[in-house]
Parts: sequence; structure tokens; C-alpha cells
Amino acid sequence: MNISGLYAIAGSYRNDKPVERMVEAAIKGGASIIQLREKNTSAKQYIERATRVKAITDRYGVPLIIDDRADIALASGATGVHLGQNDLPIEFARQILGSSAVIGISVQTPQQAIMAQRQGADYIGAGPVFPTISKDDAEPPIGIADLYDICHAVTIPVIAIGGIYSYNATEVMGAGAAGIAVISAIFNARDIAAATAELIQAMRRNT
Ligand code: TZP
Ligand code: MG
Repeated sequence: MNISGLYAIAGSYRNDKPVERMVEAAIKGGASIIQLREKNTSAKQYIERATRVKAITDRYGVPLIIDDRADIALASGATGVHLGQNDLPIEFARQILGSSAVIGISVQTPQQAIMAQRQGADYIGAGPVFPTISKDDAEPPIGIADLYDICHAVTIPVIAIGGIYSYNATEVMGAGAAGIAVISAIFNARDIAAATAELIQAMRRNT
């Protein structure tokens, strides 16, 4: 599967915006991958939301990635899972989800990226590139130079994440990223679809 473009990370952190509506708007704006990221949520709630979001992503033929939980990914029929460095190791997620699943992992260094590729990751999430307001336990920002090194250390796609907006998306793509993952830039906007389309324009300016 081609992992590139605008990777939109939706979740129920905005209770003024139902997650299904957020996802549909991002897809209408051109998002090519959706991640459902629920924190402090029971497994019961996570699977319920994943099932509802899967109905939307299926309608538009867009892949759905579940954050952190291979069990929720499997049960919901999602395309794959996104893992952190302290989550289930890739080999075990692969055992659960099988060879056709898409497995991504967050990295902060080229060494972690090389290791992830060796372990069979399908893509890498690299960041935070810039300071972010969306992750309480975020690592320090890696910056554009480290992003460049990560992108050029592996052959699997690198999706850049953290503090990315239309004003810095062009330089992020210039560092060699295959795509950009965002929360705030699109989901804090009043018009999610328009903000998504604007960000995609900014990404393409360089390529
Ligand atoms: N992982 C690293 S930064 C981040 C995650 C989940 C949050 C990205 O959100 P934003 O609002 O686009 O900076
Ligand atoms: Mg995680």
C-alpha cells in the first residue's frame, strides 16, 4: 500500500466535533490516510469508535490505522496499527495482524528508523519535528535536519509529524518526507476540509 500524502489523526479529544464528522471532512479535503487515536479510552469505547470510523473510511476507500492497539485494529478490520517505541513490538503486532496489515512506528532517530525497517515496519512516523500542543508526553522536537537524516536512512516511507502547518509543510516535504501527519492544522480549523486542502497544496509546492 502507498503510504504518503496527508495523514490525518482524528480522535475524540474535541467533544464539540464528533470523530466521524472530523474524519469525513478530512477525507473530503483530500486526506489519504486516517488514523484513529484515542487516549484514556476503554477498549469497549475504542472498538465502538473504530467501528464507526471504519464505516466512513470504507465508504471513501481510505485506509484506517488504529493508534497503539493491534487488538482494536484486528477487531475493527482496520488497515493497520501505529505503534510507539514502548508499545507491542512490531514482530508481535505482525503475528496478530498478518502480512498484509500496515504497521507504522514512531521514531526520533535514524537508528530507530533503521531498526524499525529491519523489523518489518511498513512506514515510519518521525517527530515531533516542531513543538506540538497535541501530545502531553511528546519527545523534544527533532527539527528539519534530523528529519532529513531519518528520511535518508531508510527506504520505507517516512511520515513527518508534530507542529506541522501549511507555513512549514513545504520544508518538511523538502527534507524527504513521503507525507505529513497532523492534528491541529486541520482539526482545530473551523472548516476542516478547507484546511486539509490548503495543507495539501502547501505540501505539493515543493514537489
Ligand atoms: N506524535 C508526535 S507529535 C504528535 C504525535 C501524535 C501530535 C501531532 O499533533 P499536531 O497538533 O499536528 O502537532
Ligand atoms: Mg502511541
